[in-house]
Amino acid sequence: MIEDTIVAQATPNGKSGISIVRISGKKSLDIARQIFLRFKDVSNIQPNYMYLGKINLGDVEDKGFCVYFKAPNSFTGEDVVEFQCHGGLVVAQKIIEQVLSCGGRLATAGEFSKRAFLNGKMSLDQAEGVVDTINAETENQLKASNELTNGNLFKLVTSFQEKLTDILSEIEVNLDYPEHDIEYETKESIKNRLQNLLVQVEELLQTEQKGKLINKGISIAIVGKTNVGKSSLLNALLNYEQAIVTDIEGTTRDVVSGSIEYKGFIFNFYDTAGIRETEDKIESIGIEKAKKILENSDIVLLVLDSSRDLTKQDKENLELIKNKKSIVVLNKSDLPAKFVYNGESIKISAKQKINTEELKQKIYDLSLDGLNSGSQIVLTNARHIEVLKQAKQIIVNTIESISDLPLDCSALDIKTIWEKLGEITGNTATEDIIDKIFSKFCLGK
Ligand SMILES: Nc1nc2c(ncn2[C@@H]2O[C@H](COP(=O)(O)OP(=O)(O)OP(=O)(O)O)[C@@H](O)[C@H]2O)c(=O)[nH]1
Ligand SMILES: [Mg+2]
Repeated sequence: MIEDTIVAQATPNGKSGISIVRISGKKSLDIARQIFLRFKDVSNIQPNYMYLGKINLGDVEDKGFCVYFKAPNSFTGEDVVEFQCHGGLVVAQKIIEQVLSCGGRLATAGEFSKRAFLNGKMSLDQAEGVVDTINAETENQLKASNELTNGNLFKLVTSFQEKLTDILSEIEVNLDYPEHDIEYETKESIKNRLQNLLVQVEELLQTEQKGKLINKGISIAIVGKTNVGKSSLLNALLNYEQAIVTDIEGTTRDVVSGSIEYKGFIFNFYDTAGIRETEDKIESIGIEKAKKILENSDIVLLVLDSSRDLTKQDKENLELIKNKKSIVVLNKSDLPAKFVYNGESIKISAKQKINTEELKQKIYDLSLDGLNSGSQIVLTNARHIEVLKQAKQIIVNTIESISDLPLDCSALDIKTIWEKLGEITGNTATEDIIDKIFSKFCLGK
């Protein structure tokens, strides 16, 4: 049972129109009566109504709003009071001091959400969705977090658990009536049902790669020999002059990066040193870096200068990108072409910004190629992915061993899968896991 009443500022510290201070716990209303002058002598304060009045800040007062949310109809499931006061550094701080002097204590990071979870207002994955919503920087990140806060992952995982519960009851029946000797049929039926579950779990896990792109963005290496227009291309894609461009070969030596958002994804571009034979020590290091970036990127743009003949170096570079998701970019298409490239490519002019939008679309299509699965939910949370992978492994092992094991042993395995899945929604998560998750939340949430 949670006894104490906690307080924290729910808005960031700084100059702003308003700040919000949130109190949660048994003493919330008592404390509000002592601080919010209008509540002092009112016996029936209406929940969910916003009252305008004076807030006692010690030696001074401020005018602001106060709302009372009566348990269990509040964010935390407890009595909650929220003050909307003037923003800035002082007022909210003064309210907090008043609350502390009336018997409240400062909330720790994520403590409001933890109470909401412990009081059954939301599941663990829903609470994690709230954090992801706060941290979202792109529309796609927001969409992914919506799937969590709306309870869609919760529903799916719960449906997996229900399937397991059904299997367990089937086993129970068989164990209770062993004289019927239907063990073989039961095992076959359980195997099939576990196979079905496995397919669903795998379908969900297939979204991991897309989730990574949503979370971390798409890393795009711009590579090629010297002077083909790599830095010009970076600048054209970013729409500002990030990298130095000259007609001198070997202008770029270190990696120059920049990001844009395209259709809800972050594109992280890396312009690199032109690849060529060189004695120059600094340039050689730059070229080594370029090759590393090429290796580690999601997409490679290999730039060729179509206004000059294709060289041995270009051909070697084409070899380098063979096993990567890549796009051959024929740059300087504003000038007459000196060669015909037979493979798949896109003609652009970085200098004149011709076809650069089409190139972005091509990058987008190629990044998502093969990643769109039937699942509406996209896994973006590393913890959920890890737990699901572990659950998948136990399902695989259970299917493999079921023919050779007595049914009650398989029942234990199936219970283990159920418990593993419960770690996602929190119904079997240990206190350690719960504490770790909520400690990553921000203060006041
Ligand atoms: N006509 C024309 N010139 C271009 C185009 N793109 C780049 N250039 C020119 O080509 C030269 C080299 O451009 P950069 O962008 O510095 O080439 P780079 O590949 O980064 O070169 P390094 O950093 O030396 O490897 C510059 O003079 C650019 O103005 C283009 O689309 N058309
Ligand atoms: Mg350059």
